[in-house]
Amino acid sequence: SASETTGVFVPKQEDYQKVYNEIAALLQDKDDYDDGSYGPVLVRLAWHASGTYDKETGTGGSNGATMRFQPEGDHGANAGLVTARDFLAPVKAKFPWITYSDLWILAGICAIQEMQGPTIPYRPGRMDKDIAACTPDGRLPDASQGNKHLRGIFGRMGFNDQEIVALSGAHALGRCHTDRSGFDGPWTFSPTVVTNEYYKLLLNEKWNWKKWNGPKQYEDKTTKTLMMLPTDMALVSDKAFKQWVDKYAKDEALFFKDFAAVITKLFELGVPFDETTQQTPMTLKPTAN
Ligand code: CCH
Repeated sequence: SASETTGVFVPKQEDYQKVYNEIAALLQDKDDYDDGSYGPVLVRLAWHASGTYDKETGTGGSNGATMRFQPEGDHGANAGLVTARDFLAPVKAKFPWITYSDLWILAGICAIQEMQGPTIPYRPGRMDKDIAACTPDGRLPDASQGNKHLRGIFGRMGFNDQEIVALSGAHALGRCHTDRSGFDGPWTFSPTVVTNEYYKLLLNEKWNWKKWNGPKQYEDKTTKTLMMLPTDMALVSDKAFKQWVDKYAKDEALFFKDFAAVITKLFELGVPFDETTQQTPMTLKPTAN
């Protein structure tokens, strides 16, 4: 085999499972963060690594991990993601054979699965690129915008309306931080569990503009503790988007199935997998079951 003749370490599924288990154990141990978990910020790291993809030029995407470098790491949209990269530093030190770009996506998958989300198939094979591959600022969505902006940004990555709505369900997780995006608060009451609550709340709550000095965002009328961004509300004001919000609010199993498919597509945008050796996706086992 290649490893015997060249002496190069060729990781197998069991090796990726070890990395997965290490991240899962860290998630368990380091519970003094935000709502008790680094899971949401790990999902955001994987998304922002991937969401720079431009289908026309084939640039950006998770293959490269160029957010390690200053121009891209300092883009406004990436504020706070250094927290996620630092969280993973000891994992990279323990398993130096894994590329940063494969590690960030593996961590996103691990976080989703450990937060009781669907199983996400994993394919390694990403290579880290140097600073020259950093993408220009402005490729990630701007939360103050509406439906046209969403279709423009996600269309550039190659996503349709249904996929945009399915991806947005990730906002069941985590929160906004005033010192990162300027926005404030969580979208749901269970920000460390993958659910279809985001869609249910979009439809069933009454949302008012929050009265504050910060950027324009919505708050729920009932408790005033939850939030929606202008881009979130575009999913219910736009009829074509809303059809999918309705479907996912009614049927969590459908959301899980579509979310797994679309996040897999997102995480693999622009990744040139090796046809001969690493084509078969692997299922990494969650720790809970
Ligand atoms: Fe998001 N997101 N996101 N988002 N996001 C923020 C936080 C998270 C937008 C804006 C924001 C996706 C799509 C969009 C997560 C996953 C996804 C924040 C707060 C803003 C602003 C950042 C802060 O202050 O810390 C906009 C705009 C869009 C699209 O229109 C997609 C797609 C995904 C994943 C599939 C997750 C998770 C968080 C929580 C992070 C945390 O630290 O808790």
